[in-house]
Amino acid sequence: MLLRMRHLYVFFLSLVILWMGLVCIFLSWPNSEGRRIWPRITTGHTLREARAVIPPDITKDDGNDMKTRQRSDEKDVYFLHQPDRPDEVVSVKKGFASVALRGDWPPEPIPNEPDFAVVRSLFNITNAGDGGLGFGIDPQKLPPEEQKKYNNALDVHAMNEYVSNLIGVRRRLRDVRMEGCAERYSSAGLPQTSIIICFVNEAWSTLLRLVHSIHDNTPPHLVKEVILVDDGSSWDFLGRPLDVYMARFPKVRIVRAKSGLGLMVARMYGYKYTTAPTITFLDSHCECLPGWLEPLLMPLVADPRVVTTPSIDAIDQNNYGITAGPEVMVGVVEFPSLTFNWRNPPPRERRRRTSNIEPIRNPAMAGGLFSITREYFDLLGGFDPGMKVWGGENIEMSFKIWMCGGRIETPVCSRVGHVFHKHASYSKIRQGAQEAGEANNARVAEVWMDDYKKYYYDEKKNGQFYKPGDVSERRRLRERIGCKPFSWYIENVYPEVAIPSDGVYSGELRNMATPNMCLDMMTSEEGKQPAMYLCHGQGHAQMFDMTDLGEIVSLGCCLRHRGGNVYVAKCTWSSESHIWEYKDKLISRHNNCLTVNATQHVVMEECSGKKSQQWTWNYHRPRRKNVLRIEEM
Ligand code: LR7
Ligand code: MN
Repeated sequence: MLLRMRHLYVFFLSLVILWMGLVCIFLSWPNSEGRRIWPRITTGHTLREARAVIPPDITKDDGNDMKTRQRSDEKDVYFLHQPDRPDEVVSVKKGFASVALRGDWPPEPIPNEPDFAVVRSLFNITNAGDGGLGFGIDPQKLPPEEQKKYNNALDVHAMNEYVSNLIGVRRRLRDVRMEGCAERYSSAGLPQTSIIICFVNEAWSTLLRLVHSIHDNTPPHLVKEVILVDDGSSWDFLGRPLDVYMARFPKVRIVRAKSGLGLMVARMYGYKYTTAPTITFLDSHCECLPGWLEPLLMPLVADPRVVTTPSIDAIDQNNYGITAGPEVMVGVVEFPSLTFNWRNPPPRERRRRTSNIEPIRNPAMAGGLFSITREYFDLLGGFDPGMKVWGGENIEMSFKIWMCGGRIETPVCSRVGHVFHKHASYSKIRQGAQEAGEANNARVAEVWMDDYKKYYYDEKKNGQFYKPGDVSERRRLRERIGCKPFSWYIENVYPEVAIPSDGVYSGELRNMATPNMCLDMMTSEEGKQPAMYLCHGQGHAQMFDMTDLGEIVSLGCCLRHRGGNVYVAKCTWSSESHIWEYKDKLISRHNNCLTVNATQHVVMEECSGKKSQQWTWNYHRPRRKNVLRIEEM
């Protein structure tokens, strides 16, 4: 009896084990093409490993409700994006996501799509661009028909879209983060983000590669949704084909503006569809590198007024290689143009940072790529709805982020690639972008710059050509939030700034030995030499400012001393050879003085105090606080 019980027990136990075994075998059974097609996806890393299969959904942590979509044995597929990697071709099934099929696609979905058979017969294009490396072909070797496409692609997109298509829309990207980054940031405890990407006539390959890079290099649980805002594109393939393609990413939502809204209004339009506590903006031709998002979100937890921008790596417009910037730069705004620029960190900032993976603070941001809390974005009134097309919004954001209690930080561990175009591909359907940019800047000056706005309205612009329009609403906004004056921004955020005619010393530089002659920068061409010229009283190249840091600036360039010579140089803040002292009429550095020599050339000579070493400026103001000179570091 006991024996029979034991037999029964063993029998049932083996049944259970057998059943479990069968389930396991079933789950891991290869499909008809001999490979598993649905990986378990839990983290960003396993997502990366999963690239050799059909791109899974951006959202699904397990593929449970996706079972019906996994089957890729449908024959009705459209090889749109990866003809070279059949294992990555995504099938578009009849009736799938209620979008139509092949017949409905435009006859040539991607303009200038290469004839892959032809190209493959001439070049090895397997794994082109893999890892983020550049990829090039010699167009001379292409047959005329293909050459035509190659050249046309360059024209249309202001980048080499033909090559971009050879690379395909999904590629692995190397982890280029500095040592210590992976340990410093994790995704635990971070808030979700909504990603907003505005585009107008973006190339198919670059737009898709961006979305794939987000998918592949982001922990899924951090992304609430990706909002693609089509700002009135005119190209067919950005319509239904894009819908079809994006249908595989349940978190991606495409919203379309009926007509071109311009970047700022389009971003606010996309913003309406977001639901996460943080918002992340990206340009439509970026690629997000491994570990890009965590460092952007982490600082927002500690302080909801911090706005983060990634380190921006250049994606080459010809071969799509991603090059990590050589050094970490800071974003600044240039006066009087109010344009954005990159510079080496000022001495002050270099001293503040304790390690090279420490976030770096920027007086201004480039504008396209940043994360911000919904709370602070709302408080700041988002983007100015009175701004049009392109430009200026980055400066407005930068000023108000700082002036209203926040700061702009680049957690340098976050890296995002960006294609720097030759010219904007949408310039054909966006007339007046240049004028719009200037009018946008005028709005910034009117609302945020107090008395400093006079430096923007130089005599050429005079406020007449670029009308800011009605800014009363934005001024009220500033008052309501109670933001600090612009002078606070200059004193505390950007004391190293060089504002023309606002230097510690400023005006014409006259030499005592040649009283009618003025120092003249002559040109802003690097490496050229300044000279003495008859004083003309018109400013411009004879207008010199000594900045708080000790640079001597004219035409936006710095005077550089090197050996016995003096040159025109791009200002950097970090170069000892741009720093000068002005004392007792002598302009010197380490006992060498700016001198007019016997042949009327401007040179460096040992200081003796002779007349030809004595200079006068017209104007003097006290030095700003908070400026740290190079030797004070
Ligand atoms: O009317 C428009 N509607 C749009 O949706 C005009 C443009 N756009 C889109 C466009 O498709 C693109 O995705 O807006 C995005 C930005 O336009 P770009 O790529 O032509 O701008 P940019 O990269 O030359 O310029 C920088 O400055 C702009 C000023 O308005 C914006 O802030 C961009 O986002 C910004 N880009 C970056 O910060 C990326 C890093 C570049 C640097 C430095
Ligand atoms: Mn851009």
